[in-house]
Amino acid sequence: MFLSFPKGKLFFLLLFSCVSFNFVLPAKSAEEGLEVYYSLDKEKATDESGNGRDGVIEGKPKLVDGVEGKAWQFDGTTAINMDFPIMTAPDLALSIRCFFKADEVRGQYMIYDEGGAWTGYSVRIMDSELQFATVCCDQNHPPPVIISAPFSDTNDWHDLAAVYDHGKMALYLDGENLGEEETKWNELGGHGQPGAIGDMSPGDTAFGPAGEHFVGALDDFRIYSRGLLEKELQMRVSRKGNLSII
Ligand SMILES: [Ca+2]
Repeated sequence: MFLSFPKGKLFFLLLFSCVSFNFVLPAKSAEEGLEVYYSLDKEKATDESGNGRDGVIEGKPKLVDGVEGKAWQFDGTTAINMDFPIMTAPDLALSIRCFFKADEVRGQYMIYDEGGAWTGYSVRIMDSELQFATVCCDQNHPPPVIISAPFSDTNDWHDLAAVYDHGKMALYLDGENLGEEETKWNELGGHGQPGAIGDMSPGDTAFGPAGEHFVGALDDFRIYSRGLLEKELQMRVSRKGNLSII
């Protein structure tokens, strides 16, 4: 009976099924406030956000299959150095979002770092914990505020987001809120240190001490000058910036 189903109607039935189960929203919310976007589809750190913030490659990335097209394998000597700070003074909101698959979790592995121990924003894996820290704003700064959650998976891709928004921090993994904190500072300060993906930027980090290169794969790295919303983090963002239900 199925084989005798009219081909035209079958096409529309399949089309309707795809639309129903992979509903795609307009790109606007995912692109809003997008400062930097590295798709990592090629061995180039070309900024595809339209802002011209190309990165400088350290080491030699290896292309592997990613979540959206290709991704980069970071072997412990690979990083993207950005010769520009994203944080400005004052910076009321800053978020990163990327896919990652860790190969090493026992040790200290930087995923994103900007600034240093006086004013900074940093995301890392530290001894089987996923951690997000900010600190502000000068040599008299209070201790950094750190969100830390257990993480030890070395098998699967994960959707990571770290959000700073007007004195509130949140860390998300696969759309799940792993923790929230409030900071004594209501903004991130400016600094003279550039940002880095897969390694620490020069000097120190928001956590204080230096960190090691990330070991694993990263894909579709985005940096935003706004606080990402929990509802959008529960959706997947595609290479073209579309949000779709997971
Ligand atoms: Ca990609």
